[in-house]
Amino acid sequence: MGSNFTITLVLLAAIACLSEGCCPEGFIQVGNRCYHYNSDKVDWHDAHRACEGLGAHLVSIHNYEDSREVYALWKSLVDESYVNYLHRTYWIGLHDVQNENNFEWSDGTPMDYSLWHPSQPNNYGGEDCVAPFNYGSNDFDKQRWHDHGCRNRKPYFCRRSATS
Ligand SMILES: [Ca+2]
Repeated sequence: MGSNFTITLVLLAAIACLSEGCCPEGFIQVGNRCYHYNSDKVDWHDAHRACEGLGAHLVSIHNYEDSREVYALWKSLVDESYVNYLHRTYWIGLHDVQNENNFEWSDGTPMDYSLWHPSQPNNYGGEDCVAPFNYGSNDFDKQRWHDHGCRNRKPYFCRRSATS
């Protein structure tokens, strides 16, 4: 029973890999996308470089489904009740490092959607890098974005396409 179950899982993974492409080791496959979560807290630029080193980019978010996908993954990987609220967050690829208040995605995709917290972005003290704050009473509010100082250290999510 146990080994049959394992064989079934391996076969299912192989079928998913054939139909939607495969993810490199260390990535989690969701459809044709590969996610890499790193709980090590680093500043935004180091997170950006780390993703590029893996052939990926910090995640970009273009609709609520994208946001929910990343957030659901994060919830499955992190024990929310265990971490301090300051650590219940992760870098995404959005920044206004080049030009203040001109937000861009580090993967070069268009800025065509936003999920800011109502009071954000406020550039408080010169904040140019973006992370969901994971603060609030419901899953929607917890996905809303805040601008943060790029030198703050946070876990991060990289994403790349699955390869066939
Ligand atoms: Ca800013």
